[in-house]
Amino acid sequence: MLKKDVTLALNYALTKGFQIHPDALKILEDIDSRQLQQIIKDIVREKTKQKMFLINQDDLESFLGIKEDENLQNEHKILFDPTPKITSAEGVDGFNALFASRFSKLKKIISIRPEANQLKSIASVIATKSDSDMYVCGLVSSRSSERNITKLVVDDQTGSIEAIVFDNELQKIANSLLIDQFVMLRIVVGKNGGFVAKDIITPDISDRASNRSETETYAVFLSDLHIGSRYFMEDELNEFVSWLSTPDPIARKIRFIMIAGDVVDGVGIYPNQDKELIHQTLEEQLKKTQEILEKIPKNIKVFISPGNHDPGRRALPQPALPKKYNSELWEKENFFMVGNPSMVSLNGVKVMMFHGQSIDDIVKTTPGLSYDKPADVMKHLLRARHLSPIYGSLTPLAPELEDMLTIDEVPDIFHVGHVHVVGLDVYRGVLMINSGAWQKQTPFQASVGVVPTPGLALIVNLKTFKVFSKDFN
Ligand code: D5M
Ligand code: FE
Ligand code: ZN
Repeated sequence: MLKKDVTLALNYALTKGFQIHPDALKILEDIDSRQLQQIIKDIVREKTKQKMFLINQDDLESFLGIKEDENLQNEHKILFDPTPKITSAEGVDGFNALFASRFSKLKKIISIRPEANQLKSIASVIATKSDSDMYVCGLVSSRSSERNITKLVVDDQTGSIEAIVFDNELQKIANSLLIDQFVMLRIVVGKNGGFVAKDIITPDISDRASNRSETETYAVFLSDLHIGSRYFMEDELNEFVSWLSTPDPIARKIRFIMIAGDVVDGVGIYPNQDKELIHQTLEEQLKKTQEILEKIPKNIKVFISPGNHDPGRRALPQPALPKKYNSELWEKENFFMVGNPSMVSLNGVKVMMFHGQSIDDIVKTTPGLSYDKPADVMKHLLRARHLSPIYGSLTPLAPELEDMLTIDEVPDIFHVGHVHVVGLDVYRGVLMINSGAWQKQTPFQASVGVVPTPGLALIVNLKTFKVFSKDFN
């Protein structure tokens, strides 16, 4: 069925004696309704002069300057989506399995290091206290600095070991470790019989050349729309969506839009949230989301993963937005709902999407990290090869049998949101993007000192990895 605005525009052309070729219709549907009437009037006037009374696709495309580049590749592949794998085992057993999975996956990653073949269990190292270098690995359960030393406690499945760090450079590395992250330590027995750390090795990622798109296809990175909130920047987001259909040469090359969570503001997410909501139910919020996003041209594929404000479940990994709140959004051919985290390949470029809930816990417990530099936090996640290491703090982790938050496969683009502050950096060949927000500063954010940078669309040329930022404020 045609939209009302399109029908009106068509009727105008028909009353002037024009015929409209069906292939022109799909273009008319993508034109912003505010511009549609005027465009049709202009075309009718031009073609009347030429005494040609058929309007076809070519006429519209050349009139709008949007003749599409047919050679632009727009292939996608969902490489990882937790949604079908989510089981949620329960209780202590479940968490034992989760941590065993984390340990074995990261041990496998670190085993490419030559030192790894000397790894011993913590229990056996404590029992033998050999004179030479010893290697252990495990999860950092605590780190503390006092006077001029740093103490690290590392656990594996056989026990727990405390190692003292004296060296200044090594103390810096020790203090940048995330709680519950996986490390390998080279240790020796100190003079007083305790263990001294001589080296700290993180799983990390190696320097790499990223996969690139063969064509200059562009992708847009968004997050934290917060639709439903009274602070949601509806006009600015609508401006962005209309811009996608303009003749702007960058807009004409966009074939993908990635949205990394907090699509809606949700219901009951924080105390007294209803007073800050314009739409009080998830159904209304997702209906509004659909109304805005469905104006995105059909030749752009949209990938949506959830955040802590979205429906589904709070604990990580999160399944895709449940269909029950708005099946229409789900059924759109160019829309793809995935979980958090997920990995999608765009013309061969691997994009890891993660909302970024863990950043709250990491900023709180890691010296030197802050909300205004989200890319620094993202770098730490890549080094730890884990998206949400800290257990038992603000970010709930589900007791899955498999830890789906380890970074098994290194992405070409690492896309995160949540902090509402735009951040960009490159770490060992990985383009890190924090995509900001489309919500003005909320009273809560003001109270905790979060200063957002909303209304910016970050656009990446998938062939050159050049990043553009377009301001819709
Ligand atoms: O998170 C929006 C921003 O607010 C993000 O920078 C994190 C910050 N935030 C969210 N919850 C907390 C708590 N509990 N303490 C400190 N800072 C927080 P959003 O997910 O959009 O609400
Ligand atoms: Fe958010
Ligand atoms: Zn969030």
